[in-house]
Amino acid sequence: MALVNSDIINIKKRGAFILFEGCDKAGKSTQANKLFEYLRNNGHSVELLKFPDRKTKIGQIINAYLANEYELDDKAIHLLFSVNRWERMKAMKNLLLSGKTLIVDRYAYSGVSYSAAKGLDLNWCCSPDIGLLSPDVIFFMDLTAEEAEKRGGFGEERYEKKSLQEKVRKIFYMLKEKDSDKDSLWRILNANQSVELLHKRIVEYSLKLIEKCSQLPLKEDLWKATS
Ligand code: DGP
Repeated sequence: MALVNSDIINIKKRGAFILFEGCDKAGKSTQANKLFEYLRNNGHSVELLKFPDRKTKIGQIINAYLANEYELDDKAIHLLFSVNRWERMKAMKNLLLSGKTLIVDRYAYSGVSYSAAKGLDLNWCCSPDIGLLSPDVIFFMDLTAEEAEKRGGFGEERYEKKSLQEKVRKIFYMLKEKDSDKDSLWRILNANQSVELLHKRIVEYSLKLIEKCSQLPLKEDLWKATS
C-alpha cells in the first residue's frame, strides 16, 4: 500500500546510540558530557546515561564493590554489571524509539574487558550481554596505562592499577577485532590530545551519524552471531 503524506509525517525518526568506551581516566565522561551539552544546546533531543548506574539497588552493590567495601566472586560481580545494563534496556529502547539520541558512558565492552583482564574467559564474559541493544558508534578513547597514571585520581578505585589497565586496553582491541565486519562501528580516538580538538571531531561525526541512524531500525543484537 502506498504511503500518503500524513503517514510520512507520522513516521518517528529514532535516536542514535552513541557510546564512549575506554580505560580509566581516558576522558570518556568529559567528552560524553561535552557532546551532551553541545547537542542539547543545538536543539537535539538527547539524554546522557552512565554505566554502571550506581543509583539502582544492583548499582549500589557494584559501587560498594568498586570502593573495596565489599568482596564478591569475579563471576558474580561480572553478572551484576550485566544485570545493571539489562535493567535499563527497556527504558533505553523506548527513549531511542521516541527519537532521543542516547550518549552512553561505558557499556558491555567495559564489562567484558575488565572481567577478562582479571582472567575470566572472554566468551563466557560476553554471554550475559548477548542481545543487548547495539550501539551505532563506539568512540574508543585510547590512552596508554602510563599516560592514564599521570592523570589525577588514578589509583582510588579497585581497577585503577597500571598492570590491569594494560590488560583491559588489549581486550578492548580484541573486542574491536570481533567487530571487524561492522563497518566504522569503532572510532579509535587518541585521548592524549586537546579536549577541544577531540570534541570537535566527535561532534562532526555524531551529527552525521544522528542523521543516518534516524532512517535505520534499532538493533537488539549485541554479539549475536551473524549467519
Ligand atoms: P567509572 O564509573 O566509569 O569510573 O567505572 C567504574 C569502574 O568500573 C572502572 O574501573 C571500570 C569498571 N567497570 C565499568 N563497567 C564494568 C563492567 O561492566 N564490568 C567490570 N568488571 N568492570 C566495569
